[in-house]
Amino acid sequence: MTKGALALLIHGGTDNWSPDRWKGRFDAVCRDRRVILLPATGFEPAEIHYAAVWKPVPGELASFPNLKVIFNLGAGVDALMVDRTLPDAPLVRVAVDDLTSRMTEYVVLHVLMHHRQEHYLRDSQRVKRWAPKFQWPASAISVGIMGLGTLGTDAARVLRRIGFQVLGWSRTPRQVDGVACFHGREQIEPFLARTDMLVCLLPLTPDTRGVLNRAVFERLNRTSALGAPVLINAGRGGLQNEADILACLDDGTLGAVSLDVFMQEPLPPDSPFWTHPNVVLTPHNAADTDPDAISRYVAAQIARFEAGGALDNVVDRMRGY
Ligand code: NDP
Ligand code: OXD
Repeated sequence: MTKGALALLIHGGTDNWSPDRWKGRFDAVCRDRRVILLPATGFEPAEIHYAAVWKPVPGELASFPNLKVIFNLGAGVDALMVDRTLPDAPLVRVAVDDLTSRMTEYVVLHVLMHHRQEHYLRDSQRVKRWAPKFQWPASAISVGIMGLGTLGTDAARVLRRIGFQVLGWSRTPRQVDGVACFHGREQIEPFLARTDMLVCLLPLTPDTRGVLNRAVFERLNRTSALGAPVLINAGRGGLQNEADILACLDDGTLGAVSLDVFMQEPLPPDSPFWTHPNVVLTPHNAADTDPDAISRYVAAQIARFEAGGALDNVVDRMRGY
């Protein structure tokens, strides 16, 4: 019997996201299944049983009448959730060690960069200034992570091992060894009050949009060795109020920020974030998705699904993540 085909719909992404590279990887792991990189001709929409997608244009998936599973090629599904015509098939997101470790590298790098005063040290090197400042230990700093899911939990564990005090905030109660866990709107105040460095790894949903705003920044602890609170956002740009971030940097409510994600990507050349002295920015590459790891993950899920097994990491459409 012919196996249902897999359609690939890929828009945007980084250098690593060449659609041909994805097609090559999927051809290699789906050897007896037709893989169709869209746009294409010479196929029947009815033969598509699976779609592997990144930022498909709203409406694109609705043209496949026999779709059984939609695989998002990243962890965040916000781009799909806005498609009112999204077929009612299970939507699976990425949760694999490869992506998780990359995000933990990003979080640890940026937490350490602010903690170890790298800005000051690099400036000192540029002007040949031998003037070490007092360096406090990791145990003097508390890192509060918004989002204690796949990514937040891994980052929390590694930061804990380095010696930071770690707090986490989620929607529902969570338990992570050595991490002070808070949940829900009712516990956000005590979470923020004890946080020196705020790391955001939340999904973008109607509940979380704009959550990184002045009211939140003003509630962070201001008495730590850092001098002023630090924000690190690698979740989504829509989580942050960008005017508030800039104003809070300028009036000292925030000391510094690391941002991997923005309301508009690519970040426009005239954005003040490019040149602000207290902003460290990266082009949404905190945890790039690896086509090798993800194509294997998708192929394994399809094989299990066709054998009657359950899919992993299915998005709850009511929650939006
Ligand atoms: P998960 O779904 O595993 O975890 C999400 C976490 O956020 C959970 O702890 C969840 O709470 C919490 N959360 C969701 N809504 C709320 C809310 N309203 N209030 C409080 N907490 C909330 O996601 P991942 O950890 O895999 O990924 C998180 C996000 O990271 C992705 O959605 C994506 O946007 C972003 N990302 C960014 C990348 C980059 O390169 N910059 C790469 C990959 C992902 P609960 O535990 O109760 O469900
Ligand atoms: C993701 C991303 O969601 O790369 O995986 O942003």
